[in-house]
Amino acid sequence: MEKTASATARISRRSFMALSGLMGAGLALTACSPTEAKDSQGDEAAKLELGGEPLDYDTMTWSGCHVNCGSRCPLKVYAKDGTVIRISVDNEGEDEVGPNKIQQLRSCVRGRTNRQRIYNDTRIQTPLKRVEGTKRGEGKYEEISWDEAIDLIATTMKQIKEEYGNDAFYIQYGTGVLGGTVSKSWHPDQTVFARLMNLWGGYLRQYADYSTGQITWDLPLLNGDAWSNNDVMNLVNSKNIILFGNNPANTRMSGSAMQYLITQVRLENPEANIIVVDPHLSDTAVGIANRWIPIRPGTDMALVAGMIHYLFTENKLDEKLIRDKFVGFFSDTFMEDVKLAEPKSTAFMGLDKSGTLMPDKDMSYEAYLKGTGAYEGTGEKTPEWAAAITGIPADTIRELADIFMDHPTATIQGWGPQRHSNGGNNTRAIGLIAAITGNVGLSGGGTGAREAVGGVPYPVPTAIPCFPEKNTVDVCVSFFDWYQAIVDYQSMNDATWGIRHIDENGVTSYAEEPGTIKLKAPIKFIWNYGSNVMMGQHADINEMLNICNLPDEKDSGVRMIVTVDPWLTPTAMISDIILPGTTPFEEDDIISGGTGWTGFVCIETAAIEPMFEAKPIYEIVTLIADKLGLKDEFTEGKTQLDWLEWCYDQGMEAGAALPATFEEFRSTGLFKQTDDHEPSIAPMPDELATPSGKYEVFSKQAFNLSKQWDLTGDGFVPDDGLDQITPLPIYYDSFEGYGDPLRKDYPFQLIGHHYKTRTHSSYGNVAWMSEVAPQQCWISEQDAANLGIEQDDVVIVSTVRGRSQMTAKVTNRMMPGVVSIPQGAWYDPESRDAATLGDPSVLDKGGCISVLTSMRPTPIAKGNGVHSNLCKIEKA
Ligand SMILES: Nc1nc2c(c(=O)[nH]1)N[C@H]1C(S)=C(S)[C@@H](COP(=O)(O)OP(=O)(O)OC[C@H]3O[C@@H](n4cnc5c(=O)[nH]c(N)nc54)[C@H](O)[C@@H]3O)O[C@H]1N2
Ligand SMILES: Nc1nc2c(c(=O)[nH]1)N[C@H]1C(S)=C(S)[C@@H](COP(=O)(O)OP(=O)(O)OC[C@H]3O[C@@H](n4cnc5c(=O)[nH]c(N)nc54)[C@H](O)[C@@H]3O)O[C@H]1N2
Ligand code: SF4
Ligand SMILES: [Mo]
Repeated sequence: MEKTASATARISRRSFMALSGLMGAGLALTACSPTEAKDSQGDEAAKLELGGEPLDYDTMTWSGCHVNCGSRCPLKVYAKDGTVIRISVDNEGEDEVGPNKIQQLRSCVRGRTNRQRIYNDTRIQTPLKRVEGTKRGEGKYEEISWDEAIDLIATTMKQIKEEYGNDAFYIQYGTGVLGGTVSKSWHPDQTVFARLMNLWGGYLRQYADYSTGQITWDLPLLNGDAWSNNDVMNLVNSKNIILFGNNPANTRMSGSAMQYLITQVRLENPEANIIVVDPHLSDTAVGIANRWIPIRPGTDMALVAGMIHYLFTENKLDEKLIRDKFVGFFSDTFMEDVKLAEPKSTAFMGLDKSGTLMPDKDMSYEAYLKGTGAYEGTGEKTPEWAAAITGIPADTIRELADIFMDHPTATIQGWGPQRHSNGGNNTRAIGLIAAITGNVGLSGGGTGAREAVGGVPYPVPTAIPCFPEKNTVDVCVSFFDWYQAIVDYQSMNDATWGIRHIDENGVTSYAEEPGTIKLKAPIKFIWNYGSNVMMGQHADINEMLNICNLPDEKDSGVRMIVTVDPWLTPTAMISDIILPGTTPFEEDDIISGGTGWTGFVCIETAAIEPMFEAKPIYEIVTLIADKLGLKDEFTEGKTQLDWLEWCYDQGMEAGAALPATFEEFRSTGLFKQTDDHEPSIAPMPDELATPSGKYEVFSKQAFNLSKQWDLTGDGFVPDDGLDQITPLPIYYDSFEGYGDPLRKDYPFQLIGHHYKTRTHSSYGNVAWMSEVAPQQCWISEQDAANLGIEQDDVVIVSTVRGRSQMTAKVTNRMMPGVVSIPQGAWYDPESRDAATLGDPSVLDKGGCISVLTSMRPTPIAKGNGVHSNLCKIEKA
């Protein structure tokens, strides 16, 4: 999600980075008014009764919630006799949204349940070692001492380095501690593991992430930019606001995040016509929208084609705009456009040094709409054609098209639409409809990317230095296909699995000649910190169990997985060594963030001692550094608290409006500031960051890749035609999408929306949360009736990859033919028996969608198409 700063959307993290850059360059904030977080209402809150008695506490300290929901909420922690007895929230300031107003940074309900996370029977108490001779996933462990654990890790590291070099080490994607600074778990390259590994020669890096795997690379094929859109608060000027698969009521829940801001927009701009296009009637649609347009998953590009067909044939599009700013739309200029769109360096995908790759037929969007040229025989892409694919009536498609022409119309996509097997085209198509209808650069309009959310950042570092320039490994894998480097690293190059070159600054580039960028070693060692990816958030848990249990041989099989986590998660249970980590309430750190016209920085103070034998990650990695002879370089003589002071000093140097001494900073804890900036409007640039500098409806980059890359060659991905690289952002029958013939046997499209009671799998072990909204499969009344399923019946959902059990939520909020299992529930197999481990027949009783999803990487981005699944449903 967000190669960068805040746990807020990837978007806001990015804009935060950009802003910090500006401030570093000396552009001062105006009307910056720091306020100390006085505990005025805090005292009052503290007087509230607990069990009939006034709350009697020893200390109130600031801490925060570090998980990856898109916010990072400061939390007040009340402790008595070394025990946390209450978690409360920021309730300071005026709490108004607007220039020079400071918002409260109220946490969501999850944040308030942290006592059940700190004192949870899944807490890991001591270092654990997998019992020799057992398989990864059987869950059999013995307690060992810290000394033994650290020794074993360091010894294995040295062996692996000697045999394979640094290329064999991988830091797994993990966002459980994204909000921390010293304790940060994401981005992997900003963690203390990265710092250690770089001092020791480096490790294999990853590009992109589970959040934005496809939008990152596919939307830029159209417009060179996956991230910019108008600030939410600019939508007070919109006539229409169209949300494609964007559900901030679930995904941006804190009291200062997108859902709160768009609710303010609704109040300030009651005339705005807010439309949600989504397979499920989301809480966002219920809360703020005028209208829900249900759409079949993975078909937005057909909706867009139907709309453009209608607007084009009715002469409603601005032809001059298209001729000036777009390439690949019109038939009559197609061949000239193709030349303009030729990628000329390895900064772009699909460099064609031979200069021979040229389309031999008209592949323009006009030809596609008319069913001519290369698209001969495919028919006209009328609204009626689109209706049959999307499930949206043709008249509604025409009506929606007219709404786009009724300026200004804001278009925002969440990241659900791109998490499909054909999600790359989905994301490009949504960008296309925003741009081609002339809404980019307008106040109240927008680009079709995810929203920007503003904020007034403090220029305080959000990570400690990690020395990427010392990393000697110059290739990287996609965040999603790292597992292939355990199975068969030799099959991996740029043209098969999307391997890329990466330089000392972490900048990636593509191959000069297809097939020349290769991995040099298998992954033998995995650092797994703040991550439940491998047995939860990745995909196809059964296959993953098989991969993790491949024998440790010369060219395949992982040798050591080390997990650091406070809780015994499903992923911890495939590790060789499990180390008990601390929660944010047990260590000192810094968090920062903000939205609208508010920014904050909060220095956290441990409220209690580390539980059991838990240690902060900085201490753990220091112990390992010591064994590798790197302690002094690793620590630079600094404790964790010294690093926080370093962050403060850096912030002061960059002009942060903070108190004169670190001690004062620390004793106050939370600082907020505001300014009076205008909410940003993403411009229509003169020159876009595409090869032609224009919107590339036809992407020559994609065309070249379609000739150069081998999507099926090594046999892992079958040659079934369900993966395609298409130069235009068009609909095709993709893997486990609506048009996959497998739908005969697996009749339902299964998606997995992000859920309110968890952040991914985090908070999945909090009983209070699962009581609020239990893990259920959402199914339409019509489909349930056909299957004889009633409300709360236990059902088993299966795909070709596995089976999972949960109760049914029978609702008219789901489009018939589509079901959704909220993602992130903990995998809980009926049996962990070695004999059946990894077999698709093993029933998961946790309602974990990742037993059902596929690892098949998407064609261009090599990302996670995990919202594309075909399933069947039966009563248990
Ligand atoms: N099917 C499906 N899969 C998906 C998605 C989807 O939509 N559908 N979404 C994807 C997305 S967008 C993402 S970002 C990934 C997220 O995947 P992950 O990054 O794995 O996120 P979590 O499941 O929250 O797991 C976080 C881990 O951090 C640990 N943790 C939490 N708090 C702390 C802490 O304070 N200290 C320490 N040491 N550990 C902590 C938790 O116990 C857990 O093990 O999932 C992806 N997976
Ligand atoms: N409470 C909570 N908040 C979170 C998270 C969490 O797990 N829990 N995770 C955080 C993270 S890391 C991320 S990346 C974001 C994720 O944010 P998103 O990726 O935007 O979230 P999703 O729920 O996957 O998808 C959003 C919507 O897209 C819809 N959708 C799915 N497929 C399609 C399609 O093909 N077309 C259209 N039009 N709509 C579609 C879904 O029904 C859903 O309502 O959320 C963040 N916030
Ligand atoms: S999960 Fe809730 S408390 Fe935690 S950062 Fe997100 S919104 Fe804030
Ligand atoms: Mo994410």
